[in-house]
Amino acid sequence: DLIPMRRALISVSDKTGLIDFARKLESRGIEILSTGGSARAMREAGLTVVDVADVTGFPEMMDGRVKTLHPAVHGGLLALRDNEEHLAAMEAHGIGPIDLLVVNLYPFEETVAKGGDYAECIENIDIGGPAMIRAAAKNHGFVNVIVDVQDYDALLAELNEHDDRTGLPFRQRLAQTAYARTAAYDAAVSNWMAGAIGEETPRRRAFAGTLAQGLRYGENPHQAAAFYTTGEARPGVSTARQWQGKELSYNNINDTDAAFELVAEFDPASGPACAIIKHANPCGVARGETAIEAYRRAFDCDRTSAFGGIVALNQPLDGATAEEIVKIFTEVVIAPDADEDAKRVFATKKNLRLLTTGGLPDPLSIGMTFRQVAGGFLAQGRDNGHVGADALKVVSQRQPSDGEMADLMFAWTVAKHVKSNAIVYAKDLATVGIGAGQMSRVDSTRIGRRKSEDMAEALQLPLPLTVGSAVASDAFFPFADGIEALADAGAKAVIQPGGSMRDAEVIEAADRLGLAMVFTGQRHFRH
Ligand code: 93A
Repeated sequence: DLIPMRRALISVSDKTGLIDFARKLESRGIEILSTGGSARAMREAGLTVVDVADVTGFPEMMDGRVKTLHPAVHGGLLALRDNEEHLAAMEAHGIGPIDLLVVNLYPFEETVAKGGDYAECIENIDIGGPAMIRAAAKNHGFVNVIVDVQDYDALLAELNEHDDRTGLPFRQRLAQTAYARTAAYDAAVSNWMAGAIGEETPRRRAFAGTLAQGLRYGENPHQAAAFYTTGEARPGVSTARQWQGKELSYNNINDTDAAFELVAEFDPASGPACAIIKHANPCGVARGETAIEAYRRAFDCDRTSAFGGIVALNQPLDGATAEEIVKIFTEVVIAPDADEDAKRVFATKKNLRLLTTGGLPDPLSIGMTFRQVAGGFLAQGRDNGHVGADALKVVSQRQPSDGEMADLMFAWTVAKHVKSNAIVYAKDLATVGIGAGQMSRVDSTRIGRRKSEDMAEALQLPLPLTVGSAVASDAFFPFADGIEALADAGAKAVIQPGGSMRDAEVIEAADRLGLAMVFTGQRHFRH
C-alpha cells in the first residue's frame, strides 16, 4: 500500500507555510503543478513550477472561475493506477497522474465573517477546489490530499517514515479530513445563503462546522471534545478576542455563550446591563446607571452561586467595574470591549479569561440551534421571539404600575434565558431570585424565593427582595398553586404566556391575591 509521490498539484488561497513546504517537496524530486497566484508565489521564492494552464492547454479564464476544471487535472486525480483501461485512457489523452493534491479553498467563511456583501461572498465560493479535493479523496487508494496547512508537517513525516512514500491508512485519514472540509464548506455556503435570503425553515439547511479548536476535554474530563464554528458572523465567544488566561474549556464556551446572548437582549443605548452565569443559567442579571452598578446588583441576586461564574456586560468594561469583578474568583469576563484600565486590572488575575467581541449579537436575528438525540439530532430556529408592548394583555383586575411593568418585561427577557421551568423574580430592573431547571413550576417559585431569603439574611435586609417583586414564568401556570406560591413570596405582578386549560382559575387566584397579571401569548421553553 505504500505509494511513491512524483507529481503534486498545489492551489492554495492561504499561502501560510507554502514556500517552505514546496521546497521540501521539490528537494524530494516531486514535480509541482500550480495555479496563478500560488505558482507566482513559489516562483518568486525560486521554485520550479509548471502552470496548470500549460497542462490543460487552456488559460485561466472568467476571473479564475475556470482554471483547474479540466480532464487533464481530474483524469490525473481520478485514474486508478492499477486499471488497464484507466491507464490506456491516460496514455491516449496525454494525462499525467497527480499523486498529491494540496488545496485550501477560497476564504468563503472569512469573507462572510468580515461582513462581505452578497457579490463578494458569491465570488468567494470555490468550485474547482472542492471538485479536485473530492476527486483526490475518492482516489485515496493512490492519491494524497491535503486541505489544511496544519497537515503539511504530517505529510513530510509520513514521507520520512516510508522512504518517500505514503501508506494507505495515512491517505485514508487525509481523505476523511478532506470530505469533512468540503461538507463544512458547502454547509457554510448554504447557511450564509439562508441568512441572506431570510430562509428560516430548518428543513433545507445543511449542518457542519469548521474545526476551530480541539478542546482538552468535554463536559467531563473523560470526554473528548472540539469546538467548531459555522462561519455565522455573530459577535460572541466564537469570534471573540481572548486577551489573557488559559484556553477556554468546553463548559466555559457553553456558559460564556449563554451569558453573552442573555446580556445582548439589553440595548446598551438604554444603559448598562450585566449577567452572571453558572452552568448556563443566570444567577444574577441587572441593569444599572453604570456598569459597576449593574454588576453589583447582578452579584447581589445570588452571591454564593456567582463564585466561579461567567460575567457578561452589554457595553465596554472600565477599570472600576473590573476592580469590582476581580474581588471574587471569576472564570470568564466577556464584553464588547474593555478599556486599558480594565485590561490592567484583569491582568493581575492570571486565571481569568477576558474576551472582547467588538459588538453584541442581534437577539432578533434568525439562526439554528441543535440538540442531539440517540441516532440523530433536532434542529430548530433560534428562539428570537420577542413580545412588544402592544402584544401584552393585562388579564387581572389590577393593572400593573409603570414600575411593575418595566420589571415584568425585564424578568420576561431574563426568563427566556433560564432553563425550564423558569421563574424569575425581579425588582427595580434586577433579578432578586431565580428558579431554574425544575420539573415542577412550583419548585422553581420556591427555589427563587429561598435564594432571595438567603441573600436578605446575608445582606441583613429587613425583608427578602421578592416582597414587592414582579415575576416572569417562561410558560403558563397549569394550576393556581404556582400563583399562590408567588403571592406567598410577596410578589405583586406576574407575566406569563397564558394558554392553560385552567387560565380562569389562575386569573381568579391572581385577583383574589391582589396580583397584577399580564399574558404574553408567547412561551420561552429552554431545555
Ligand atoms: O474559481 S474556482 O472555483 N475555479 C477553479 O477552477 C479553481 N481551481 C482552483 N477556484 C479554483 N481554485 C482555487 O483557487 C483553489 O481552491 C485555491 O483556493 C485558489 C488558488 O488560486 P491561486 O493559486 O491563483 O492563488
